[in-house]
Amino acid sequence: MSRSSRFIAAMLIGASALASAQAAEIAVASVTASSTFYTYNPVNLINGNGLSGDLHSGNWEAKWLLNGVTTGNLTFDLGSLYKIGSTTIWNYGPGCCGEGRSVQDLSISLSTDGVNYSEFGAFVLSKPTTDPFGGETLGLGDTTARFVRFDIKSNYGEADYTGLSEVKFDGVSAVPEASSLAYGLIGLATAALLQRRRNNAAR
Ligand SMILES: [Ca+2]
Repeated sequence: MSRSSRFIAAMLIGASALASAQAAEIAVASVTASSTFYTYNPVNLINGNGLSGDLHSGNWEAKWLLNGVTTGNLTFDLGSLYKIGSTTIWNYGPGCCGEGRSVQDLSISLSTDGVNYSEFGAFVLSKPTTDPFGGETLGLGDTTARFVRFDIKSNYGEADYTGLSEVKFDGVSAVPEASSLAYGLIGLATAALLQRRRNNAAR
């Protein structure tokens, strides 16, 4: 390999290691709800409970419900900062006890510190009418955040309860990994060294 091609190879290794992160499903650290009915625990939203591939069974034991109210909020903690590309939401669906429990109007806010939130946008979710049912993906603009809050503003007509079945997030870590950072810097340093040798040889 010639010196110049070694230089280019080292540059490419350095640059690609610095920009290698691929969007993937984010493992949600925890979720809290403004209220919860009975055993319809919000952890059912983040543990894959009820999902088979991309479909949710509709089983009530795999869902979350507000407690005797139709509006409220959920706060998801992703554990660290991510550039969040999208969220996929499986609404409540028709199984136990009626499709009117599905969320209709939803506002999503994002925060880096869990204290100061900025509203990202307002969305209208669709209402699944058969079991099993798929999720709905909403873009979140690669916004850097650790906390995501869902403010549930209305449902599809049920008087006492509103709920969801599962929620996922996709994105890229916004915290540089020590190893990829080190590889990137080694690659760039090697390129700089090769360039210097080439300059010296040319003298
Ligand atoms: Ca679930």
